[in-house]
Order: sequence, then structure tokens, then C-alpha cells
Amino acid sequence: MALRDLWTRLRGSDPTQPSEPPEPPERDNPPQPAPPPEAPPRPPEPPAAPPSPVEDPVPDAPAETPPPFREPPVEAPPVELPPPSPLPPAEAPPPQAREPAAKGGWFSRLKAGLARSTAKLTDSVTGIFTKRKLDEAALEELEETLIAADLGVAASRRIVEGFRKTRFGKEVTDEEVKATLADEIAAILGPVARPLVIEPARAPHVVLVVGVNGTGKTTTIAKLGKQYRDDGLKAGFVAGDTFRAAAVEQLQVWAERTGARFFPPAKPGADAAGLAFDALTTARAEGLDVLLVDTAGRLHNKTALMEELRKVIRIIRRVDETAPHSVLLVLDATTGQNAVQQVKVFGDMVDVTGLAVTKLDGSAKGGVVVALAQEFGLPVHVVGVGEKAEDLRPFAAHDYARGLLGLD
Ligand SMILES: Nc1nc2c(ncn2[C@@H]2O[C@H](COP(=O)(O)OP(=O)(O)OP(=O)(O)O)[C@@H](O)[C@H]2O)c(=O)[nH]1
Ligand SMILES: [Mg+2]
Repeated sequence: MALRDLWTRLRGSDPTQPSEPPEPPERDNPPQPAPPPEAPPRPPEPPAAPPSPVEDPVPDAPAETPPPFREPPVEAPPVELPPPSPLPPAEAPPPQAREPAAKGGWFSRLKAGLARSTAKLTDSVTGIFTKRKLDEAALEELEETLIAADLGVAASRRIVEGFRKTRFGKEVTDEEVKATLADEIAAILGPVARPLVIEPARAPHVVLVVGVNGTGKTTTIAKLGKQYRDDGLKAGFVAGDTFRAAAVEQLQVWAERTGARFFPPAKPGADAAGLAFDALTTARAEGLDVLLVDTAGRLHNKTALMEELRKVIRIIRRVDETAPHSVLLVLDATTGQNAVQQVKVFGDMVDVTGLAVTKLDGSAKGGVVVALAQEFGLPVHVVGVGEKAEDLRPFAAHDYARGLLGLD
């Protein structure tokens, strides 16, 4: 049976429907005392956690016969949180200083990060169009180049059609082609370049962060948390990836760095939905502005993951029926077309409201953002170009398109 059919069937018994008997949230996650607002100054250290391997776009179902996710290990010891690690202090420039100071440098870094994607795209363009007539054969080669650069079939076709309409039969140079390509790409990206707007009036605005493991969920939460702090918002992080102690520790370190309120599970494997319920209850009482909920990227299989995500949503709606206010799907640009697959799979599980695309530094597959925009039209809120807290930026269509083509 196709997996999608399986999920559709599962959704048929949608646990969010009122027919389901109420299920008390697990209360094994008492609110933890608030951490000090600022971590003490620390010497530099490499990133908080080692890179997680990027696995299949989605875990296959059903895998072996693992224990159900709701049952935590019986005698599991409490999560041992690490002693404060020697990390750099959270940089907290005044909110107004952040954007202007970074703007010029940011574009250079985006461009540098995209260099491999740019090379893939422009080397071929230069090869095809060194003073050449834009005929059928040239258009065909252009389309192949775009597809090979991960822009996807639909976007590549759309772009080539644009060329056909405006330039067909004319003699063109590679520079003209690059400039036109950048315009066409910017036109595709424009509608999806939308910021993740936090509405503090939600008190708090809940952002559920989902994605395959290793894509950068936890790091993206940390980066967003820093931005919100810089903007004067009070943020909380919920360590919803409760099975892995390392995941909890990683988020705690980031919470300390960024001055975010931290909500850990009471013990490894504790119920993520119960944790989220308690965290949201406390966050409301404490007047937090934004609550970022980390989630596991992979459970035993897809069904278990879907069940967990849907349960988290169902349970937090008992505190705030409008939550989560955003469901952010984090994608790793280095996985190319797998990212497209991941949007489909997660879109079937939950209502994804927007995307974060990470690891654009050093990825040769930055063109995939164009494929995502064309295929799904979901907002691309932010892009990640590095591992540091400041390496996350709002997605800007024009800059991205120019950067991808290596243009200024
Ligand atoms: N170069 C680069 N590395 C990144 C970026 N974003 C995240 N990473 C790194 O990718 C690795 C995985 O990031 P995590 O944030 O742990 O990913 P995750 O999705 O939370 O992973 P799981 O918790 O295992 O599901 C870490 O080493 C991060 O430092 C980025 O934009 N650029
Ligand atoms: Mg994580």
C-alpha cells in the first residue's frame, strides 16, 4: 500500500476530532525554574552538537518493531544536563544595529555560500551561450542546465518559456542570459519570500518546528531565539525531541546562550505532547512572547512521527485552540530534491505554514529553493548560511536570485 494512502487512512481517524475521548496531558514535565537571563561569558567552542547524519527524506514505515513512543524507558534516569559548556557569550547588539550592520556583509556571505550552486549553474550557461542564437537547441540545453542545478522541472520549464517569449531567435550573450535568469528566478521566488511574523499578542506565538533529523531544526530554533531576543521579545524553547538526551542538552546550551526560557522533559522519552502542554501553560503565565517547540526528526517510523506531531498539536490546543500559530518545516539545502519530497511528506502529516532552508553555505543545490517555491508556494521565511546564531536571515528573493547567478 502506498504510504500516502496509509497516512490518509490514519488521518481518517483524526485524533483532533471531537469524537475522541479527552486524554489528560501527561504531567511528568513540571515547569523548570527560569534560567538566568544571560549566560555568563564563555570562551569559544565549536558548535553545540556534532552534525547529525541526514537520513532518508523520511523514515520508512514500518521499520523494526520498536517500543511505542509513548512508553518511556521504565527506569530511565533523569536527563543529565551538561555543565555549562565553554561557549561564546550571546552577542546582543541593540536591535536596530543588527540589520543595517549586517546587510552588505550578508549579501556577500550569501553569495559566497551559494558559490558552488552558482558554479553549477553559470558554468553551463557560459558554455551554452557564448554569443549564440537563442534557438530550440539552446533552449533545450538551458532547460537541462536548470534541472541539473536543482531548480526542478516545472520552474525550469517556466523559465525557458519566458526566454522563448522574449528572446527567441535573438543573439544573446551569457551575461544577458544570466541577468534574465536572475529576473525570472526572482519572479518565482518573490511570492514566497515572506517573513515569519511573530504576533506577541498571541502570548505566546507558538512555532512548532518540524523536519527530518539533521536538517537544522534545533540550530534554527536557536538562531530564531537570538533574533527574537535582539528584538526585545521573550522567547522559550521546548525540548520536544525528548528521546535523545543530546538533543535536550543541545537546546539547553542554546537557550543559555540566547537567554531563552528553557523547557526540558522531566526524563528521557517523556511525552512530548505533555511537555508542550506544560510549557505553553507556563509560557502563558509568564508572559512569553514566542514559544519555539523542537521536535524529533525521526521516530521508529513515519506513522509514529506523524502520531507524535499530531498529538503535540492536539494537546497544546487545549491550552490555546489557535496554536500552533506557525509550523515551520526545516529543510537542508544540501539534500537537493529530497527537500521537495520532505515538503510533501510533512505536508501530509501537519499543516506546514512555512519553510526554513538551511546549510546554503557550501551547498551546490541552492537551486532547490526555486523548485520549492514553484511547486508548493509555501512561504520561505528564513535561510541558514552557517552554524552560528547570526547565520540565519530573512529570505530575500532578489538577493537570492542574483546570488545564485553570481551577480551583484
Ligand atoms: N553549515 C551549516 N550548518 C548548519 C546550518 N544549520 C544547521 N547546521 C548544522 O547542522 C547540524 C544539524 O543541525 P541540528 O540543528 O542539530 O539539526 P536537527 O534537525 O535539530 O537534528 P536532529 O535533532 O538530529 O533531528 C549541526 O551540526 C548544525 O550546526 C547551516 O545553515 N549551515
Ligand atoms: Mg535537533
